[in-house]
Amino acid sequence: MPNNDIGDLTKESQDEIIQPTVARQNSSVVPLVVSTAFSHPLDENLCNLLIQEIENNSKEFRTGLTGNFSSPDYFMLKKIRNSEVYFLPVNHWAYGIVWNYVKIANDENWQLDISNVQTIQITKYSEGGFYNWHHDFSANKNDPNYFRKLSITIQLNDPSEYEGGVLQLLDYSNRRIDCERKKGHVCVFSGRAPHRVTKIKSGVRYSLVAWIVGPQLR
Ligand SMILES: O=C(O)CCC(=O)C(=O)O
Ligand SMILES: [Fe+2]
Repeated sequence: MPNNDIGDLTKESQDEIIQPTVARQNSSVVPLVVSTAFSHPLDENLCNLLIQEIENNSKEFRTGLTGNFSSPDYFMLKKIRNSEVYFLPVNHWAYGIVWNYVKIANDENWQLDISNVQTIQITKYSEGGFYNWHHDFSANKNDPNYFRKLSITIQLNDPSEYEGGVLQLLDYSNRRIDCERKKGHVCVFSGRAPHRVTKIKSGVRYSLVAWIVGPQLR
């Protein structure tokens, strides 16, 4: 049996907090990068459009799930996440923007063979909402083109509208990376990196999340 034990998901991570890695200019060394943040946020009008659109479709929101639906510990896994999600239709304009960010980040940092944005999720975390430590990696043995390699998150609303709700990642040395809380902030990261969204103490946090797939690694 494969060992699916991913440890205690509720425990605090290391105290050491670092900033997202910035590639060193003029160096031939390729750094091992877990995540990369863009210095320019997504235009606030576009963020507002997305929020407005999803609020207009609020009846389409579903409880966000996690893990393998057929797994016996699925109900335990539900404790990992408390949020509502809405999936954008495949012809939505946001797919082009998401692909553009991912392409730039991938060319700079990973050069992975990626083929498309799997799906775009809009997430709503109300007071008490969170997403505990998890990874986004998933693959399908029967579909060689379904291999999640990268993830992207865009913070859609202003952090003054909520308390908490920090996106945190762990790097390969188990150091914590805290993403800046900023409207429109874009972070692209390895789908295998553990990450979480800390509890929303008050208010509502909206994010756009997408997963990028490509052929199996060889
Ligand atoms: O809301 C976020 O910023 C990240 C959410 C996340 O990690 C996920 O949905 O897989
Ligand atoms: Fe995630």
